[in-house]
Amino acid sequence: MKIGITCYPSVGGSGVVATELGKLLAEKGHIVHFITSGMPFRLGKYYRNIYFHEVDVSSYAVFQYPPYDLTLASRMAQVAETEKLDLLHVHYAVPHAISAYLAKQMVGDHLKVVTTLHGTDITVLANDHTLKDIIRFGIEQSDAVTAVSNNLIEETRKVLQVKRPIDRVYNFIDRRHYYPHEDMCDVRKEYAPNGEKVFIHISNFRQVKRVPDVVRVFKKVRDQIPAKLMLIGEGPELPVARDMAYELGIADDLIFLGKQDSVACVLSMADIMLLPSGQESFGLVALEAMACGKPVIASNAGGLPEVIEHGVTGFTLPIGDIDAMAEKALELVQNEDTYKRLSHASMERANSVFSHEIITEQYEAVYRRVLEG
Ligand code: GMT
Repeated sequence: MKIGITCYPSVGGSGVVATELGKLLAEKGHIVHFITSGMPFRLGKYYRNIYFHEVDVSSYAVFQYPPYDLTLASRMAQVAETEKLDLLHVHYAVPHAISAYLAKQMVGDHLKVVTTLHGTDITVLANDHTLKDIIRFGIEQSDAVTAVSNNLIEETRKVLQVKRPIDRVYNFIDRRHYYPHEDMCDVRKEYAPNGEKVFIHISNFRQVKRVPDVVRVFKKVRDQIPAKLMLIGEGPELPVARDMAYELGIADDLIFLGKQDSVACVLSMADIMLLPSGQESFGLVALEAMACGKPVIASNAGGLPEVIEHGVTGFTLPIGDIDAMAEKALELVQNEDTYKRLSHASMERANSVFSHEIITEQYEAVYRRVLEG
């Protein structure tokens, strides 16, 4: 198949999923054309069967708002025609599903559109009355719509009252990259020289991630046992975490590593992931942690309970229940047998339910269905 993929190219779960999927499809012999505003951050080098088309927006002086959505539609149509694309697979509804709809109108009905909903395109933007109707339109006009969890399908139905079928296709990890990297044990000693337990949080540090809860849970644990907290990523709540750490007297135990490309290596240095988000349609970082054998202590928001099996691969607890999260974290690090059981079960689950082979096939099945009409 000849597939056009559009996503946000910057750091973020939806871009990661789109890029990794594109690479896997290319490996299987499909021809993949990325049509994006910049090079997706996980692409960057040569891959066979992958092409990149940059969307370059005109900055004509008359435009108060440069027309990215229209330029994208135009580029999609152009690439679809010159490269004879079978379909456009767009990740994140706004504006991608609408731009793809326009491209299809320009090119003809033979060009199919598959839209994947990732989370905030529904849980935040579809609740915004200035965008709600156009998001519903984009979803209804797509030839197929997928969502990354059952919870996101329910949310989409609730917020937009759409009745059309939506396929659930979970996010995935590529186990060739996500596994415990044993060679990181020595590096870990640089951060935790006295055998401290290492907690990790990875996010874009937006409010929805409830970063203050991460610090509070860690403080409760740190009061009981020697421990370190690694914080990976950047965003508006990062300074909040820093300030809190000083106020709580634990600043020396926080390690700020910023944005990291080799997530599996960083995860391999930790014991437990903390992800107490207020909303999370899937929680890709939780899955990445599980694949590296790290149990996750998370909130029970959105799709997280579909990823983390409570009591089996980690714990999903009520949003904001810091005491319960700290209690489970302590229980885990203080009981080696329980920790090993959960660590093993995490890897098993990540590599079965969420394996890249299974999920790639599910997307291919969606593509075949729309192309066969
Ligand atoms: O986590 C974010 O805020 C980024 C956002 C994105 O668009 O990349 O993540 C969403 O999509 C990810 C990939 O499907 C999911 O794993 C995240 O749970 C989802 N974020 C939210 O629902 C808040």
